[in-house]
Amino acid sequence: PAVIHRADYAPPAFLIDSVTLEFDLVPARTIVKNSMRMRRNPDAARAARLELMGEQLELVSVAVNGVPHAAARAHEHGLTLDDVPDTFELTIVSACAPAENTTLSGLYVSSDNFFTQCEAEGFRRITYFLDRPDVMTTYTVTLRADKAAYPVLLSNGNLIEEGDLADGRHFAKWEDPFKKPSYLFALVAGRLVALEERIKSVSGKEKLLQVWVEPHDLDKTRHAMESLIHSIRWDEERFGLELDLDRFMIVAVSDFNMGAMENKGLNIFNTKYVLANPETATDTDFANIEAVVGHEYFHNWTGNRVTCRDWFQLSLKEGLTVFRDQEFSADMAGGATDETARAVKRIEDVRVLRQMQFAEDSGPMAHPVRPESYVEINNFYTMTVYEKGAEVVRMYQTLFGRDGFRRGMDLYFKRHDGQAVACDDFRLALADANGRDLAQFERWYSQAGTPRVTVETAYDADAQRYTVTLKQGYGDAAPAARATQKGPLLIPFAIGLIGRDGADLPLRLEGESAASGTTRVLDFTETEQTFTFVDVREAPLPSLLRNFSAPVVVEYDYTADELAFLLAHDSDPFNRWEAGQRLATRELLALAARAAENAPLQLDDSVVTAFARVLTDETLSPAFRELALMLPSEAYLAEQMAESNPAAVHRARQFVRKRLAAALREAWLAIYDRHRTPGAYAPTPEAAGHRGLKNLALAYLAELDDPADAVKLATAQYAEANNMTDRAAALSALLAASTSKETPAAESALADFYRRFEKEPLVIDKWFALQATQRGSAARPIIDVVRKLMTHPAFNIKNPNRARSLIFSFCSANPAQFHAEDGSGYAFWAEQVIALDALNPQVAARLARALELWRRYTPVLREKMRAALEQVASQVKSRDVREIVEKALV
Ligand code: HT7
Ligand code: ZN
Repeated sequence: PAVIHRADYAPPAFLIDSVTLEFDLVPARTIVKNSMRMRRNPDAARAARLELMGEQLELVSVAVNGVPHAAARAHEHGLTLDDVPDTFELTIVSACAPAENTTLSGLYVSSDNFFTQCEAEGFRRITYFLDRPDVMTTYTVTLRADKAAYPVLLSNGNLIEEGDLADGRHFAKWEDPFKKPSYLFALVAGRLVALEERIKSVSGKEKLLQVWVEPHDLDKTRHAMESLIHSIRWDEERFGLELDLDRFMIVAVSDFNMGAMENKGLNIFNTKYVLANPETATDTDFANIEAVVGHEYFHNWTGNRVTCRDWFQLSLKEGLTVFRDQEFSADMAGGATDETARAVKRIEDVRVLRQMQFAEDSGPMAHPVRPESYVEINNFYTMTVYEKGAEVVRMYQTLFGRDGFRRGMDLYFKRHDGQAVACDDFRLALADANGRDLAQFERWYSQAGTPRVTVETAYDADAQRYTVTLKQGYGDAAPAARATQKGPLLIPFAIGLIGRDGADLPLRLEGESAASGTTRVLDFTETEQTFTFVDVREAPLPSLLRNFSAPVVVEYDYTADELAFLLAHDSDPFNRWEAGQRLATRELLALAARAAENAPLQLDDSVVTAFARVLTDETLSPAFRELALMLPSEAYLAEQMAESNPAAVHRARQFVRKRLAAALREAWLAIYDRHRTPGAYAPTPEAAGHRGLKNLALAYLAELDDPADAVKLATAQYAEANNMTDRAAALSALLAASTSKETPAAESALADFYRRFEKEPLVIDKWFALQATQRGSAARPIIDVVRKLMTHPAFNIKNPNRARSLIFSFCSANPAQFHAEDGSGYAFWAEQVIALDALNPQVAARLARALELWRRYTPVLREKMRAALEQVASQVKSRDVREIVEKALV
């Protein structure tokens, strides 16, 4: 397949000054009339012909300045027009088939309603166009459809006219005053209802806010609306950015490839990130809705007002907007000052980064935050572009502080509002606003791989000097990453020094006149660099990379006692958590190595003692304790092994969970009791923290060889729950307990859960996911459960949420079962990738990635994975899946 290179970027040969679209919406065959005022781009080389992109379209007619154009050729990738004048009106009529569109890209039908998804290159499936983000224009859109079947007709911007037509049809005309690229176009038509609010923005202008859903879901829209209002207020306050439209709409759709889409003024959301009430949504769902509503709203400035020049610059909008949604969630949870609440959010984000992005960076899909090439852009909506991209943005804030970051943002908008720009433009705005040369920082955008920072320290008691030597490199990077690595990075390395009493020491670097602060951000720019602290009155313990100030791995030889000390005393809450994780990871990896050799397992007491201390430390918030008491995931641990061995990791981790359950049984029971949250449900971070810790206690109790306590508590909790968090946690505990000891309670709760929520697709997704991720045994492999569930009447592979809840959950979130030695998981994976490839290549390609790290596994698994990959490579057709499996097999 053709490879697209960043270096080949050239400006468009033609520009579109305005576009008028008319839709006659019919599921089987929708007619689109597209009239564009076009002219040659004075800043581009003169082109012999006009090339418009188009896919899966039926061309009906083409006219230039109202005259049928003979020199127009439709082909597989678009429409070529020879002999066009310098300025002209181009009118194209074409047809598409929304009801047959299972790709969910372009115009499609879901639950009998029409929706669009145009990012990244879906607009070309609606009409012939210059479907590239640097072609921005204004849109006027008329929708015509049967009034009874599609009473609501929505598009971007403002509704300027509506009315009835002959034959029971009606129309609506929308005008978007802002220029936008085609990927931000949207339309929705169908039987929908809205929750509405009117608010005044900071400058006093009235705004209409709407959350559109199917009628039976109206009672689940309040939280999304509140999240939207909070997002609007937050962007006004933190960044001085105001909503620029009179009307802002969110629409929920149950068939959607991703989380949500920031179309100008008409955001389209996966129902999963809109619908919530206490009975159907968990605390995590409520938090995710707030984050995703925020994310899409924040795109209105970072992405829409200032957009990307080309898709290589995707992180310009995505990294920045993820950073903004992370800060929004942290502010909503803890304001600017509650450090522990902010740290909880930071820890959750870093866990995701380390588990998923670091893994991506170590395999065949490793790419820089700003990729150099791609085959299919949809494969580059990645952890690297999003999450590492957000870390790169965060580093500007770490370097310049909140005020310096804001100055940079202000300058960015002053310079580039209304433009399509590149990551370099953002970096230069930050540099210029803060008077700093950030040339070296560019490497964060162009180098792939996870940097490793090795730390050595020395204390000279006589001179009261403490030296910290930092070395940076990439270790044993994957070939895809190695090719991009050119030199050292500018790493903002936050550090503190802790005294014997557990308090931070004042910090004075050599050459400074006085001590200042207890956390310093070192500008680490060389391959090796030594920093000397003076006036250090005692041998300190270093607290390294506080608040995870850069997306790197830190290597330092802490003793177990030192880690326990940091876990108990570090003033940086992130590093307290980090110390516990290091302690646990080290122990778990040692146990996994023994498990791999079938050697007996024994847990070091230091881990139990450290965990016991956290468990009973009432000065720590419940949410923080929950995170600190969670063991690193099996996927993360397997990643850390020289040869990933999921079975050994599972045995080791289960062994530790059981030991912690048994050794701290009384404490878990006490915690369970103390953190019950009686009364009405509220999804506040505080209440969620109590529920989270209580349910963690229940999960540990379910690990006991005799899980009778857990079964009793979980059965009661399941029956009495007034919210989904508690009900799902109880069901999960019952499933876990039934692995040690067959319990009828698990089966009957599962059946009850299905009956209760049969009409709630998002809850049935949970029902599938809980079963796909449950622990299995030799007598009951989960692949059998999953295969049986594939035949359940509620399963539908065409619905991405359902496919994710069963297939992806098994292949990506149940490593011990998926990586069964007999290869049954891989055979299943291959079947499903092939099946999905024919329906929805974007979703198929996501699933295909479950095997990309195959080379890192033990030889037996490796060979079976290779065979499965080869089978898929020989059968799939889409560019999306081919790119993934071919890169994996190289
Ligand atoms: N910007 C949006 C990306 C997106 C997307 C990309 C490819 C295919 C389907 C998609 N749906 C949404 C979402 C976001 O990052 O905000
Ligand atoms: Zn985004």
